[in-house]
Amino acid sequence: MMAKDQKVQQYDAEQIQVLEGLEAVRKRPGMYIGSTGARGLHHLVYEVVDNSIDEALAGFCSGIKIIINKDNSITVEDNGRGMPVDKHPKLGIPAVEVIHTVLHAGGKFGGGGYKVSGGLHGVGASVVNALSTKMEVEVKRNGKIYKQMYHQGKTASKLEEVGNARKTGSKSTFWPDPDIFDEIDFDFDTLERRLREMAFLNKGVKITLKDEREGRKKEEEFHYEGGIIEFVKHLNANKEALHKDVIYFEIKDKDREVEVAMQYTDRYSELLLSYANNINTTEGGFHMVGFKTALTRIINDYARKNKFLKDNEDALAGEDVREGLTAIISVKLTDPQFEGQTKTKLGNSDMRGFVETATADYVLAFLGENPSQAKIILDKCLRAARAREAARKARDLTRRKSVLDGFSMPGKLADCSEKDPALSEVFLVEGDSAGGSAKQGRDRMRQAILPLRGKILNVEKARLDKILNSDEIKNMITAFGCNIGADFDESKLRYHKIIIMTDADVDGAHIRTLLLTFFYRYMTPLIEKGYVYAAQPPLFQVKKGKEVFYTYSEKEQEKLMNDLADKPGKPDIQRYKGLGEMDFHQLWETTMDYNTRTLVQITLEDATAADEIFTTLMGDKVAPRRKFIEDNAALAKLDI
Ligand code: 0RA
Repeated sequence: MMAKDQKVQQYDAEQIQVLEGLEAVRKRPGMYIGSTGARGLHHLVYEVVDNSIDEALAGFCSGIKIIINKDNSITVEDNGRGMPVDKHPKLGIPAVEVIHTVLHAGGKFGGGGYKVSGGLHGVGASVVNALSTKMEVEVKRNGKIYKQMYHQGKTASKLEEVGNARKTGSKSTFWPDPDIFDEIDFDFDTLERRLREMAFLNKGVKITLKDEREGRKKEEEFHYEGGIIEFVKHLNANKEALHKDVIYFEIKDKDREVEVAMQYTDRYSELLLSYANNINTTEGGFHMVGFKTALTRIINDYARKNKFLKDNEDALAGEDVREGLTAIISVKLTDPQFEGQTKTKLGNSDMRGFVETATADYVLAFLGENPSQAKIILDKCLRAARAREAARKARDLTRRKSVLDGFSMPGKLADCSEKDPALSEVFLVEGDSAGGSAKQGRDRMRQAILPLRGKILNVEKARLDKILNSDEIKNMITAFGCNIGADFDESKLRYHKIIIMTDADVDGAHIRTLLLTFFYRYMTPLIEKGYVYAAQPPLFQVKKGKEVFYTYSEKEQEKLMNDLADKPGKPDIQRYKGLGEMDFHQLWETTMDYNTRTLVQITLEDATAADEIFTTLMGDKVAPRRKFIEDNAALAKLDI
């Protein structure tokens, strides 16, 4: 790993800079960890783990163990050199104490103290301490065990020698402050996802996650000698790879490195994940641009030279050479600049040329040395180009048609009269019969209804030209008004709430997933910007005497039955098998009325999770899909 050459550099306490006090962190925690919700809470763990990852990248640490303790405190232990304990020359306190009580300490923000890792906010142990009621640190170093306690960013006890040690390492335990966080409950799956990603991105490091909480005991280990090669295999687990080898290369120079792993699959969408210093750069940046530019150029050159493309044929477009591609681009550099709306766009312009040259050199060599795999890849790209051309023609046709028809909405759509998108909503309703009730029951001013017949096309398994032939999909595109793919235009969206209303059964869940897959692949901003919702129809109707109750979950039903048990009379219980069983009035009252309904907003945690969910649900391989559907947590991930 790159930082190995830095082994010689010894710790110098002067590198630590005193920037500002930790009270500021407690006053405005959001500034430092993003939020005080679940995301911010889990961020604390990543901050502490990042320090151990840095130690691993420096070549001194091979194992990191994370424990969720019984009381929802977190322990992070590594087998590195142990945090330094020598006295800071100016502050006169041990370095480990400076790291935990002085904001921005630890060299990340100073010159010289070279660090490759660093969380999104790169704030380190002192911020974790500031936001914890208690933090306990144990260092094994110099043959000794040292221990120190902290409290809300301040020192609670002097650094003490508490025993002898043969090995070295650091161990921190922190108790997040309930005055700061909305709720203190760590989610194993959330930690697992990030820690597995860290293990992929930092090959060889063994990361263990253990849950010690009552009734939730569990342990997982993440350790990938193959690093991002295994990451690509993991992402492609439910897809068919088109060629056997994951294409992989790693190029380093003095203060930067790039690692790429890539493999084509039989799918039509691309999955490109980029990282800078282990941070997922979801907005891309110069490393991504360098990779894409090189890939398009090299594949086109190869296609021309080897007569896959005739001289008079158009060049392959970027999207053609990425169809079905899964790729990880991971760069590490000394001074990353994070830009963009969410600070996840790499702004270091030198990375463009660096990654472009590395990619071009390596991909060219790979194609040259592996002609049979090259042929498979080129065939895939050419098919993509032809399909793109066919789709363009199909789209032109639809466009022309709508010009002829004037501004024509789909016949099935019962539109609302309101013209302001912010005040309008459209219900996508499963089945014509429920569609009929919804049309009768709705508020005609603000609610439009678009009934969908049966299962919509699985866009995961079809190219755009075929997708554009599907009536249900064409109807949605026309009704929404915002177009798709590269032509997507948010400003033309006709409804700011798109509400999926399906039966509360397996078929309903399937249709909802098909719809979400379509939105995710072709209208991604709809989901990102929070325009998509799932309606929550009731599961039961309970009548007792003159009273009518609706319940929306088994749990709620159980509670209601308990509450009603003391009252006289036998309740009449109806279990709804579908929306069609409700009349228009009931549908309005239980599911559509703004004042009483619950809508669940669909959010996407991140592209990895989403792609995993969609490919698992939609893929060919039946076993993982079944397991997935059985697993309730899966739907929770989509917040449905
Ligand atoms: C020696 C020197 C430096 C850090 C460490 C050891 C060290 C820190 C941590 C944090 C968690 N585990 C650790 N293991 C070792 C200082 C290097 C610098 O700040 O540049």
